Amino acid sequence: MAAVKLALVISIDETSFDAVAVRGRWDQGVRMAASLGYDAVELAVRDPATIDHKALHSVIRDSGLAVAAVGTGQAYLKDGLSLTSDDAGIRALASERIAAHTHLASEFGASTIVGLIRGRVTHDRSTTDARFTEALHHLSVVVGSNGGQVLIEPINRYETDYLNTVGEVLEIIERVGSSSIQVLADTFHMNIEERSLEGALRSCGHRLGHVHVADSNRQAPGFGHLNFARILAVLEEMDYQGYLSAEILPAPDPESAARQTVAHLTSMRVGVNTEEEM
Ligand code: LER
Ligand code: MN
Repeated sequence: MAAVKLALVISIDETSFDAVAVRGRWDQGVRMAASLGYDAVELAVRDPATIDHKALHSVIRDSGLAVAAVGTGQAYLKDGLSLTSDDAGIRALASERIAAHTHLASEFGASTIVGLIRGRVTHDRSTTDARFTEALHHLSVVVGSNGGQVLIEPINRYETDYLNTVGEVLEIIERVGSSSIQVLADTFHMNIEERSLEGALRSCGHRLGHVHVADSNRQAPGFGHLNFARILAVLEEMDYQGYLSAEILPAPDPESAARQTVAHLTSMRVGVNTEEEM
């Protein structure tokens, strides 16, 4: 197995979102990720305007880590911003907020994640699609000017009714037609929604921009029943060059979960039978 690039999701603020091993005390989290052998961190940020940019740059620089991506979900969970809200004012605020996330991301050469902030199907699917594609057109122009990427994440049905599968996200990306938009594949969500986890990964092809790793129970890889040897073999076959970013429950505790992820994923070897589908 070629070397995998590992990232750890760290939330700058305390958050109610449970699958972030490290939240608050983000500077300690960044240093812990570096000491455990991670290559990068993924920063979950509610509002870039509230961040001490100088401190962030200094801690990241001292850690020697890259920033893989900037997450935006807390702008939905805490502030109620949605790119597909019925309220045009909220849609505009959501677009403005994500534009700020992309500026923060560009300072680190990172991608920007569109997860829960896509919203839900409030009336009918076609209205939601129209609102979302319009927001993505706008966003692709914003990131196009700074060379960044936008990552759209299929999320399981228990968290949203809009865009649960990789296929649905690929369709939206096709509609927008921008090379700045890619898929974020999350193994936890795919295990719930996809007929074949490996097939869904393969279907992304060059559109696969980022991968969230968590096991079937959203604990660290190896603490559930997903076959990460097969998942990594498929990514290798696809020549995936991006990060595997651990978005995991802090179980049994943040450091053990982060350590387990590195141990499990770096223990994978080539020679796994990738023919067999899950
Ligand atoms: C965010 O990356 C994610 O996976 C969602 O489950 C957020 O709730
Ligand atoms: Mn995720």
